Parts: sequence; structure tokens; C-alpha cells
Amino acid sequence: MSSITLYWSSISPYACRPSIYLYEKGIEFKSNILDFTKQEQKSEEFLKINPRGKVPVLLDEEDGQPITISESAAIMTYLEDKFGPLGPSISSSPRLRAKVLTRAFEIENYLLPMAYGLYTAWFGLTEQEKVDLSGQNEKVKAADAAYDNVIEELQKYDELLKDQALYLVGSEFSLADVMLLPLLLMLEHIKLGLKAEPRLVNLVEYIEVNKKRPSIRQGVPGVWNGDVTRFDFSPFVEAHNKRKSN
Ligand SMILES: N[C@@H](CCC(=O)N[C@@H](CS)C(=O)NCC(=O)O)C(=O)O
Repeated sequence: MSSITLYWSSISPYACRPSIYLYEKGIEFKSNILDFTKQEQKSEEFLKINPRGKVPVLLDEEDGQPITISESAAIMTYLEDKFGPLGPSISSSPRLRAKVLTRAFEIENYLLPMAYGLYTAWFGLTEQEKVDLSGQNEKVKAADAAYDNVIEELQKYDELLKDQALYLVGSEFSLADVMLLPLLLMLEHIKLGLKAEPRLVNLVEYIEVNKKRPSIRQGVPGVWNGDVTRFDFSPFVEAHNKRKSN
């Protein structure tokens, strides 16, 4: 029986990092997917495990000495220390390892906050504002700017992938890919219009190739089972593009 339990959610850019790692390595674990629509992450029982009420949390009960770890970056470090890194030849090269970590921190510190900025801006709009074509409303302007920020940031990844659209760093699937792919899959599935964006052709190819990876299919289940459909951004993207072309 596995000593590892993962508390996670089916669509989170954070919570799907350890799941991808565990599936990629073929490590058995007890899967505990919390249902956000039922606020299970804020239940009394889960708040005892993580008082912040956030996933992922990893519980390792090996040798009867349980350890509970929250924060996806801390969990990833623990897993790589315990079971070995993803992309072993990358990790044995300090230079490539530095690149992997640079990408990982960039994703954490720039791309993810921008994506959350867009998410917040979108949910701050009324149904009317989502399809408003005037572009005069301050909230709509903020959402337009948030969207442009995300697309411009994604272009940087597109550039990194222009020689090969398989892996973010080197020639192996690494922590950098694990950090990036759940977010990209989510952005694609909420219909952010990545496929229609000529500046993101390499990135779109990267998503398509990696979608076929078994660890990605198993590790990010919410995008295949429809859990993301309630976050449909397409009306906003359509109105945004019309505003731009006016
Ligand atoms: N910095 C944390 C972020 C974790 C986080 O924000 N998780 C979100 C899922 S995307 C969550 O559990 N949200 C539930 C809530 O806030 O109610 C990490 O890297 O693990």
C-alpha cells in the first residue's frame, strides 16, 4: 500500500504538478480530489490538514512518521529529492538545472499572476460588459490589458519553443514542463483563443504534443472531463478582438 496521499483538484495549475510527477514516475499514491464546487477545500476536516484551505497537499506516511507538505514548489522539491528528478540528465547538469529553475520561477512569478489577473478581471465584469464593444468602461479596459499581458507573456514561451516544441528546457520532460503545462491546458480549455493567435503557433504545438503524454492525461483530469467548461472566456475574447480591430 502506498504511503503517499495527494489532496488535489482536477484543474488547478498548482495542484496538478505533483499529480503529473507521480504519474510520470509511476509512483502509487492515494488520490483525494477535492470538489471545489462543494467547497471541500474549506471543510473542517481539510482545514486541519492545511489551514489555508488550498491544494495541493501531500501526506507521506512512510515508516509511520507522517509528514504533511503544502505549497506545490515545496512538494515538487520533496518528490524530486525522494524519488529522483524528472529529466535526470538535465538535473545532473548544473547549467541545465539552472535553466529549469529559471523557467519554473518565471512561470510562478510572472505568468501565473498574470493569468490570475485576467481571471479576476473577467469575473469582475457583468454579462453585458463581457460583450461590450465600446471599450470605454474602465473595468473592460482593465480586462483587455490583463488579456494582452497574458498573450504577450505566452509569446516568450513560444519563442523558447521555436526550435523544438517538445520540452521547455533541453531534450527531456522536466520540472519546467510540469510547472507550465497544467496552466496552458487550463487556458486552452477555458477558450482563451490560443489556437487562433498567430504569435503562439509553437506553444500550441507544444500543448498538442504534450496532451498525448499519459502523465498529463492522468495528472490534469479536469480538462478532459469538462470541469473547466464553466469558465468559458470565448465571449470576452471575441469582444476583445473586435474592440482591437475597431
Ligand atoms: N502557492 C500555492 C497556491 C495553491 C493554490 O492557490 N491552490 C488553489 C487551487 S488553483 C486552491 O486550492 N484554491 C482553493 C481556494 O482558495 O479556495 C501552491 O503553489 O501550492
